[in-house]
Amino acid sequence: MFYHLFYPLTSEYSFLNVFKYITFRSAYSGVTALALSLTLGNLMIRMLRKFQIGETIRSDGPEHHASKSGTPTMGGLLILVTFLGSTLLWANLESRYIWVIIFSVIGFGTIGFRDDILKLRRGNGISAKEKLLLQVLVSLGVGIYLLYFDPTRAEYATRLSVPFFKEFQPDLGFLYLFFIAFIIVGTSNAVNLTDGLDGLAIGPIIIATLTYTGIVYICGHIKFAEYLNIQYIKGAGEIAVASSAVIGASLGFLWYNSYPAQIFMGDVGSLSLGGLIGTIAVIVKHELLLVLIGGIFVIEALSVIIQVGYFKYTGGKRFFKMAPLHHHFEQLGWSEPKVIVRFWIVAVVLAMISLSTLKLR
Ligand code: 57M
Repeated sequence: MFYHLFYPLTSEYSFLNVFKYITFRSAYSGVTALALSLTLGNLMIRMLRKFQIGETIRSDGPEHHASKSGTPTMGGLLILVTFLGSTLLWANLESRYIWVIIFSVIGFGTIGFRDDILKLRRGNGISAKEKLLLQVLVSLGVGIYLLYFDPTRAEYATRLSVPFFKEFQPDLGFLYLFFIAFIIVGTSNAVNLTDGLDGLAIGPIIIATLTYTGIVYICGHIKFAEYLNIQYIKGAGEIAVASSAVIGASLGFLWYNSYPAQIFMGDVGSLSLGGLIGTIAVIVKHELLLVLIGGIFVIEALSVIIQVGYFKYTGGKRFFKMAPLHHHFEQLGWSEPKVIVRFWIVAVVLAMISLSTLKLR
């Protein structure tokens, strides 16, 4: 909104020229979202308590989790509202990618919201099948737009960018649509699995979004993209304004979600933020790099796949003491804050390694 209000006045007031710059708007989009989520956080916690929107803790988890019973949940709403507010204020609303991201966040957020509400009302959320179907539908919506309705991508829409290999860009044709759905749905669910300790998911979400903010800026800048030999994506730079809002909103949430948490994000937060990271990765064609940038989510999801597979294969033996992996370390006796901070450290290291691949091609 500010862009549309102030930038046209540049001829009269030259200092308003700053509203043209993505870097300026990104910085203030992050600060605005942070200020909003810090301010509204307490109010939200009080309201969730008042309406008794609190977590029911499973009895088969690590023992100390019992004390978390009743912690207000659905704090993801705080992130979504502040992200949306700040993005609408600072982004260029003519950017199609801003709307693709908003569509994805609202789509996945609605699925998570419904799941959370049903869990509160009747104890169990939407069925795994229904959840998956709805997630696939939203991500196909994103994919169909990017592949068939965005004229600026026609040249490279179905080509897969492979880290380290500048020339090798296989054309996946319509199969790319399913690849997109796999990436977005997979990220959404992997973030959801990770969200099992205070601040455990939101830390790597901030780290991954920060990394992608750098990448979208580079991909959307013709000279930087050319220098690094990566696909130039016209208009992608504007995504930095939205991703900065995610970082600000998430930092504000972390203020309250850090150990010992005063609020959990719920599925409305985990599914939508995971969907958002997957969507950004797809728009800037850096999907394969998600394995590193979102490495913690991948490791957590793999630990569940290994646990379930091994259990079935051996007829009842467990590979980990408990899955997802964070529970395994808790069972080994690590304290909750230790597991959380160590996972964050791994997330930072993986993000740094992922950036090194940009020039190595
Ligand atoms: C959601 N939800 C947390 C909170 C959060 C297939 C199987 C591996 C699925 C998995 C599962 O259900 N995962 C998805 C995980 C829950 O957190 C709520 O859910 C929202 C996210 N969707 O925002 O609202 C609990 O996590 C703790 N928590 C915190 N701090 C936070 O900031 O402490 C969450 C956020 C909260 C709270 O205790 O109640 C969750 O873990 O349930 N299932 C599991 O993760 C279960 N694993 C399991 O069954 N493993 C088996 C097999 C099937 C792989 C095994 O190892 O043999 C574990 N979860 C729990 N107890 N709670 C194990 C037992």
